[in-house]
Amino acid sequence: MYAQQVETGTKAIKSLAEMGPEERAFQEKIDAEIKIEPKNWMPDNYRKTLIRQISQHAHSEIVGMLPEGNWVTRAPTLKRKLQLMAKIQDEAGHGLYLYSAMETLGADRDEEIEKLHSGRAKYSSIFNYPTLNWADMGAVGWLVDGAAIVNQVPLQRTSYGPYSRAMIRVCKEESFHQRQGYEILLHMMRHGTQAQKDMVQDAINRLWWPSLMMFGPSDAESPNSAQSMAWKIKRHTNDELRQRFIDQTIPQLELLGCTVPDPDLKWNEERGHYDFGEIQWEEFYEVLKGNGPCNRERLETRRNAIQDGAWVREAAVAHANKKQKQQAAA
Ligand code: FAQ
Repeated sequence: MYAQQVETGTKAIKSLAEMGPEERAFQEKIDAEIKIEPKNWMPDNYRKTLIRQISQHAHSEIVGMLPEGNWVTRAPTLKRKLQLMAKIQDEAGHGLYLYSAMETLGADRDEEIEKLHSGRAKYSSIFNYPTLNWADMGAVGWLVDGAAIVNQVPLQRTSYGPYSRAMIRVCKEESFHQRQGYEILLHMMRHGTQAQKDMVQDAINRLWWPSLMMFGPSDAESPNSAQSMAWKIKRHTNDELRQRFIDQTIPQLELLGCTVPDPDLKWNEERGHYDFGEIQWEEFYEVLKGNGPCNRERLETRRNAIQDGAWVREAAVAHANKKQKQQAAA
């Protein structure tokens, strides 16, 4: 029955009748909202899908530190610098938390990170865009963390226990990030010079469409959605979440006194939602192929960071080994 409930995506999924007894029992557990834990039986593809999604999510958090890291040295005040550094550290924490959740599925962290560095793993398209002015720090917090929250709040109810529990903490921190981002923009719009107000509008103009792309391809073009919805890894489709984000963001945009670069955006009374213009999907797929404005720079920065930090990891291992020997001898 669950198969009929999911009409999205480009790949067909199995019906209960087509499943073997183990898989059927697994699906019934999911349908009864019982969480799947690391030691429980799970279909290979459920495990693979989760490793794919959680590793991509972890990589996004880690690469996502770079566009904001770009502004730490140029934050306008000490207070803003401290806030920005705290936010970036939170994102690092989310990445590490998510890699740990991924490891509970038997994946190897070093191997997954190597896939990222060799360009074989994906991470969120949004982090391949540059951050060109201080208002981008507000717009990233407001729009990028805002989109991340809309996507991640339902993931608190995802079917895999460790992922769902990780999301509870991550969402609390992301909500705070979204507010601090919005406050930067509100401050610039209310107290800034005309040049600063123009920066806000410029940041929104550049980041609006890439933020909408964060939710992934449209439902009709999404290969993974049907199965992920049936397994309750995803609780809503890409298009549902994109619409939810737009509906809740436009009133905030109006309060700022700004606009989005979409002449087709308008409230649709009948649907009870905003209508919006066509997303440039060619641009999205080019970014996924590695051809966005900053893809190469981002991966190079991550590769350098791993190389430059090698001595710290080696020293930590040497220290741990020495301590272990001392404890064994005592
Ligand atoms: N960018 O069939 P679907 C953050 C890929 S965290 C790149 O629809 P799915 C915090 C997709 O992986 C942001 N690739 O796939 C922060 C799939 O690839 P594959 C990250 C994308 O998985 C804020 C293919 O396209 N959040 O921002 C994108 O069912 C500020 C087909 O797509 C998460 O990862 C994209 N935008 O749905 C940090 C949340 N969209 O492997 C720092 C968890 C799709 O089949 C600063 N993830 N693709 O070749 C999810 O909810 C899902 O994975 C989706 C994609 C919704 C992203």
